[in-house]
Amino acid sequence: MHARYSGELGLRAPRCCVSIGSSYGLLWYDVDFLSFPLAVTGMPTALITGITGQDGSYLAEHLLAKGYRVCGIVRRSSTTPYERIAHLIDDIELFSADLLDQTSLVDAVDAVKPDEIYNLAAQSFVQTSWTQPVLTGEFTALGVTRALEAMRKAAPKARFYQASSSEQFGKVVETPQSENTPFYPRSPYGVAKVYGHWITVNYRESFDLYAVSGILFNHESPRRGLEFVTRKISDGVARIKHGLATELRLGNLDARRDWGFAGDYVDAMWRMLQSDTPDDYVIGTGSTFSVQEFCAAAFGAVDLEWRDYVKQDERFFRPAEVDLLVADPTKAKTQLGWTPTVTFEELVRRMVEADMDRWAQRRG
Ligand code: NAP
Ligand code: G4F
Repeated sequence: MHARYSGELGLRAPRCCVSIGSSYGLLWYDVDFLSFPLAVTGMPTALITGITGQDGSYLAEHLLAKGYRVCGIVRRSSTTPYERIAHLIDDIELFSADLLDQTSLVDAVDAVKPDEIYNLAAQSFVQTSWTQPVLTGEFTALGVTRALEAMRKAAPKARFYQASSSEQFGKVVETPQSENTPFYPRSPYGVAKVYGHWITVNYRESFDLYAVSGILFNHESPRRGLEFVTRKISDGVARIKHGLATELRLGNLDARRDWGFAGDYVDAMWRMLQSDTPDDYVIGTGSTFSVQEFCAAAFGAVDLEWRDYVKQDERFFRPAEVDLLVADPTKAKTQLGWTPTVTFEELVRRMVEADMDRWAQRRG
């Protein structure tokens, strides 16, 4: 099976190939990298860094549904990390590049000639940013400059979206947090995201590029990585309910987050790039819940009492915590017409149900 090939007149000039495996089974794909741009005209072209991640997979679906030609950047790996986009593989084009490598980014942008660039790639796990602070800075901070440079050199008329984060607010100086709230990051990840945010603003002001930052609050889904607390809980609940585990070990249960559904948030990214004027937006639900409340809802979804299973474990506490995040999304609502569609309770239910099904299938 081949990814959709986009060469004109049947020309085929891949510079390299890779086989993609899927954890859904032994499905293998040959994907052409650095192929020619689509011959079809009139469709906008999007280039997504981080297309294999949670948000990248939802954004690819969202843009395909709108008729976009969707291209993604993937980094070289000896394993097969493409399970979130396995179902899209015939409809997207993948290009080999790395946030650490300037030349590969310029080549990818030059080959794709995108109308829109969504820079989602990052080392995105806050806990890891304390054990790999330099790498986090390289990926999550300087990677943004490399992506902007690639656009400036190879596609200066494109529109650029930067994945900024509510972690930038950190030890919050006001509640709720809006576009005007000062940043006070509390982790190497948060510090790196502040850099990524300001370099995006700086390139917009210095070079007259169309570049915007979306300051997104936590957004989750059944595709969330297993290390993040919401998915760790939904997966833990499913394993306990299926008799595969007896407890769930977590860190700080008092931290509060503004949790939304990832599918809603990629729509906000797209809306930002359709605006006549480039600007930065806060995206969140405006509601906040504690980790403990997430546990209660998740265990409750399968008629279990969370206190019987959750144990606190020092290993999952952080050197510096972000205690409370809650968005003021007024600007996005009024200027972009964006509103979240999935409630906290529905989000938790969907995540638990998906993990219950996944474990049921695995057990046969
Ligand atoms: P994710 O699931 O962790 O995905 C991260 C993506 O970045 C993966 O596709 C990963 O590729 C790619 N990547 C990492 N290092 C790379 C490199 N050196 N070169 C090329 N690609 C690289 O993250 P997510 O939840 O989808 O989040 C997307 C973006 O939004 C991130 O920048 C994150 O920091 C930011 N953000 C997320 C949230 C949230 O709640 N989800 C909120 C605010 C901001 P591999 O598959 O190869 O690892
Ligand atoms: O799920 P988390 O790891 O997400 P965190 O740190 O809020 O970061 C996520 O959201 C950011 C947006 O605000 C993104 F920029 C970032 O890329 C990422 O997507 O932790 C949430 C809370 C924290 O307060 C943490 O201390 O849950 C607490 N927690 C308690 N026990 C735990 C655990 N977190 C994890 N990952 N694992 C635990 O066992």
